[in-house]
Amino acid sequence: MGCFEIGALWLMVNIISIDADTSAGGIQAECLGNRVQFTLPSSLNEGSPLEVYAVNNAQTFFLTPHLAAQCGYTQKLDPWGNTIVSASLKSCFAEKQGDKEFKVAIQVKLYEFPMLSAKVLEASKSCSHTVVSREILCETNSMEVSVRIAIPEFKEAPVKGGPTVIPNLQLWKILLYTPGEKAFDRETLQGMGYNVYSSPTRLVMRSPYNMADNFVLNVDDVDMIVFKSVVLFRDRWMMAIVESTAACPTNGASVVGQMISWRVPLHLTPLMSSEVEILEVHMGIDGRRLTSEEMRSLNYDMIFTESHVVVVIPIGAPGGYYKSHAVENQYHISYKIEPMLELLWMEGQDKTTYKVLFPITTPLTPFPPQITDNTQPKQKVFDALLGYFLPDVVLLNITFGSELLTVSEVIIKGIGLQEQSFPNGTKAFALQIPFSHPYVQEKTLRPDRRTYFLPLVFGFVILPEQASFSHSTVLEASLSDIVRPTAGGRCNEDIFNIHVKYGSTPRSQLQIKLGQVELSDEVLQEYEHHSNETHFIIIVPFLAPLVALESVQLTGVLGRIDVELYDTLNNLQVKDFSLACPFFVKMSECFSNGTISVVVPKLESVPRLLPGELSLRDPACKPYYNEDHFAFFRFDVTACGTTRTFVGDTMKYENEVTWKKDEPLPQTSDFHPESEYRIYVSCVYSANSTQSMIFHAVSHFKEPEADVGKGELTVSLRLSQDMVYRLFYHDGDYPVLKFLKQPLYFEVGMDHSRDSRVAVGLENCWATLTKDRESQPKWDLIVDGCPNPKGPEQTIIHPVSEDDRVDIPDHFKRFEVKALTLREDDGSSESEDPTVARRVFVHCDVVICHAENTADGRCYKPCAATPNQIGSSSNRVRRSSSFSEEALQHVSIGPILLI
Ligand SMILES: *C1O[C@H](CO)[C@@H](O)[C@H](O)[C@H]1NC(C)=O
Ligand SMILES: *[C@@H]1O[C@H](CO)[C@@H](O)[C@H](O)[C@H]1NC(C)=O
Ligand SMILES: *[C@@H]1O[C@H](CO)[C@@H](O)[C@H](O)[C@H]1NC(C)=O
Ligand SMILES: *[C@@H]1O[C@H](CO)[C@@H](O)[C@H](O)[C@H]1NC(C)=O
Ligand SMILES: *[C@@H]1O[C@H](CO)[C@@H](O)[C@H](O)[C@H]1NC(C)=O
Repeated sequence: MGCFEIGALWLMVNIISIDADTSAGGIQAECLGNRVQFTLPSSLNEGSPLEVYAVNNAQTFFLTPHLAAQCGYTQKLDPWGNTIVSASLKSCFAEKQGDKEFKVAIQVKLYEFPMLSAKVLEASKSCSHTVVSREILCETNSMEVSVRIAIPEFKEAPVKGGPTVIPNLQLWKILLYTPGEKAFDRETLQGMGYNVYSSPTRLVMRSPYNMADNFVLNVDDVDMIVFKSVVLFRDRWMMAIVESTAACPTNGASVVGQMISWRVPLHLTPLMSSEVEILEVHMGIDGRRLTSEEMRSLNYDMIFTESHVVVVIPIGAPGGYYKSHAVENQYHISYKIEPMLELLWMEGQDKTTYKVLFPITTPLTPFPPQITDNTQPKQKVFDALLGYFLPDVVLLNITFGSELLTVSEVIIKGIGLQEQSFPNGTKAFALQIPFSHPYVQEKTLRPDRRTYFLPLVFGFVILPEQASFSHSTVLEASLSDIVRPTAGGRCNEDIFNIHVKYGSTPRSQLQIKLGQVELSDEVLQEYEHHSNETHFIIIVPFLAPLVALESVQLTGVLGRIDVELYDTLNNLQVKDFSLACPFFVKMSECFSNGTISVVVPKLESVPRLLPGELSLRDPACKPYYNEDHFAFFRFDVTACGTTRTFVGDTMKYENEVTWKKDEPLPQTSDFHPESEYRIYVSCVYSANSTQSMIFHAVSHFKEPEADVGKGELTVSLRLSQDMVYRLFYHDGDYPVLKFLKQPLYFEVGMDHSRDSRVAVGLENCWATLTKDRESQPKWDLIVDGCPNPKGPEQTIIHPVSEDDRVDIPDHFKRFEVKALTLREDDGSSESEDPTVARRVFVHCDVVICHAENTADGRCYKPCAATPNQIGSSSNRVRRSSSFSEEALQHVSIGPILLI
């Protein structure tokens, strides 16, 4: 044994010597047949390095893997980090007393950071073991055979009467079969890595598995490594020959479905002759023999065939354990178990025990982690569980989007992260992160749903080998938590008041457009506006460039503002509406000193108009002042081509604003600026009052028509709720629901005038299906101030008399429509479903005339009793020619739903 060197120098701090049989100090020892096993609980070293030494006679020998395999020791870590050291009872440094008592001692040095000091533990174990003729042990790193040297005792002395002679046999030569025969002496063989030990009664031969001089033999489809030798002992003229062979399987395990089966040949030909009687077969785990009850309870099985004993173990059974692996960044697992098979057979008078310890690892199988998403979107927190992992997996870091955080940083940042363990030994990682966290991204795929998502990469490491792998996933949740922006507006005197409520769309993400103009900071400087976290309000004067003016009337203008809200992040129009309001502001003024001023705005219908190019009748009279969207004229009644007419006891001054292009346009152009824009301005002066009038025409006719208003005398059309004209429907009541057969009572009246000299006259009234008074089809109700001659029974004109509401009966006209039968006049149009409610609008042309001036019959026109008597067409021509400068007021009402 002198060939073993003593371990290198080391620092010894203290030695805790353990009498192993009392198992003190934490190292446990156990006799397992012909082996002894020491267990160092992981709590002893907590993962820091340790060194294991064999002890013999106060000498210690550092067990390198090489020395361990040569001398019959093994060392391994179990999945819980415990260090397991086992030794054959015939290991090099065991103390043997006879062939019955064996004592194995080890010493363990536990290094502590910073490796300068070591704690030393010692343990020893004595085991009794009754050896049989031959014992073969297939360890995980070596194969060992121990045979009895059966040298017959000399019962008789060679010389009669002399003492009994026991020959002093010395090991002389070893023949190794590789399989060819080679002769070695013991020292050479030990130098090669084998171990040869002999006592007067036993020979122990040991070979690590990877020795070149062993050979492989296939026995019933199982490869066996064979270590075969013949050892020659000699004492002068005497020689004893001992044959020793060990044969250990190197394969035979396979996985079928969820079962591991491990086949061991029963006819171990290198070790057995044909007349063998197998006495016992046992199986065990981790070197520990199991009873048949234990086997049953663990679902292990042993099956005997003609040629083999087959050990069957379900994958995942207790006794083995799973191990993690990283293969190309993917998580894999395998199952490891170390079964043991023991055979005892009889050959003649000799018994052989055969013990195989056979670690099996199943092929690596992918075990992809799964995300269990427990997120309840309403809670606005991602709650996910990533599992399942074996205990040897450690989460190192998580990458949120593009930011990598170590686990401790994750926890410092307040993100919920817990490791959860399950009874089956797996674990999982639970992560909670609120939607509001900056790492969580969001998008709106549907206008009413918001989707939150969080790309994650989990970085793992497998212990103890430090193999790393990662798992990527994206958490996603959708929530209908969108409150869409809303907007509205109203008009006050001369402003639009537009308000926007952001809802859940941040202001920065909301683009507000007024009349095609985006409200940039620059634009906002021009307007009064207010905002807080939730609301935005802007005040736009009616004559601002953002406002589209639809028409100009004497009483004011009809302005419209188009409002559009746009979600820039999601490229989504969220709101689009137009607010149109009449603004009752004086556009012109007639001063008593003879000055007339007028503001003429650019109209939406004449987008090309350049207000600076407008002029009065005298083209030299250009605007006094102008901007891009309006012009302001100030002129004297005696200048700029103003004409004067006498009407009764009043004087009426008139002029008009037109657009005469300075440069004539090409002949081919059909663009006639003059006919596109024409605004009549007039002032009526009486003895003690003035009244201004403004007429506007947007038409291609020279004659002014359409959208003409008159004076401050506003007229409205109303629908009465009753037949006595007491209660009326108001603007907010529309659409009004009426039965088809129900009579409708209409009234046209001047609203604010107290001037008894004026009267209201009805010219034409008709019904249409749309708001557009010009639309077709139309049904005439009153034509030229009289019931429609084509259906005179349908409309009745009622006289108006004074009551508490009506001061001046001339200011009102009333008519009843008995039943609005909406038959198509030509009868050819689509036949309407009579059950469908129809929306109708009623329109009237109203004339305001002087009450005294009855000569031409404008205010008080007699109506024919029968339709055929009136030449209505001639009437109409006359009226329009003689009152061409008079204005018709247009009034409309609706919708009225007829069912
Ligand atoms: C002047 O106006 C007042 C009230 O508007 C009216 O009573 C009076 O008759 C008017 N005078 C003349 C001469 O028209
Ligand atoms: C372990 O237990 C968890 C929780 O009961 C279960 O979801 C998981 O599938 C189990 N894993 C294995 C490998 O059995
Ligand atoms: C994050 O984890 C991965 C996977 O284990 C590892 O490769 C990487 O080095 C880790 N990064 C940092 C900065 O810790
Ligand atoms: C924001 O302004 C709106 C409209 O002026 C108002 O109703 C609301 O209460 C204001 N909100 C806050 C938080 O001040
Ligand atoms: C007429 O009166 C108005 C208002 O007082 C004034 O602005 C204007 O300059 C006057 N015109 C003349 C010619 O005096």
